[in-house]
Amino acid sequence: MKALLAASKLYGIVDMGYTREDEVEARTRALIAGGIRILQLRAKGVEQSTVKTLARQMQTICRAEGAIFVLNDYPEMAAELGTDAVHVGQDGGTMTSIRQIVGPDMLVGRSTHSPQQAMEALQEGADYIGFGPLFPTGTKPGRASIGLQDIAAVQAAAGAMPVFCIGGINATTLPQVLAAGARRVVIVSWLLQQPDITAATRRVLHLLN
Ligand code: TZP
Repeated sequence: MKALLAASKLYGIVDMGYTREDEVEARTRALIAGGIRILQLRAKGVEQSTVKTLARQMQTICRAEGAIFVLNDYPEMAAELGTDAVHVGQDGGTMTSIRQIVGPDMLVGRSTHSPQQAMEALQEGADYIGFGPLFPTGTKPGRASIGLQDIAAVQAAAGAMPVFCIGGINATTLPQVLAAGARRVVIVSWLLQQPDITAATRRVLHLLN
């Protein structure tokens, strides 16, 4: 899984703010068909029993297709389901407390919103970080954007820990993000809103490579 993580330049999220429950499987397949090999379920405000059902659906597809499945926010559920990875925010507890729940082998990702938080995640032993939001985004309304100026320094300080830049990235903004030093990105709403998700994913991966 670590090798697959390190090889991944594009991280996809099936976000339930943009996705109906009956679209989860098709979107999971469409993103993977486009070349994504790390995919998260993000289901803010969704009832936990539903989150579990959707997570199982995505996990089954990701497993069959050789993609990393990441559950956002719920370490206990991630441990119960045996997901490949869990992703937590700044308020998601210490790495020690998360490791007690998920064990030593599950990948753990942390959201970071400043160079300081990125360095803390590196020190606590996060397997990867999200770094953003770079631009204002409707996926996190009201959240201040951090701009592009710190990407290169964070990327350099992170060493081998993958840094996924996130927030307002699309095919138009991606070239600026890459020029600022990013090597990996997460794209949520732009990909999910494309008429052909697989083709859009391929296009982004082409730009990233
Ligand atoms: N964390 C920082 S920005 C963000 C998250 C989950 C949302 C990014 O979504 P989008 O739609 O790609 O801007």
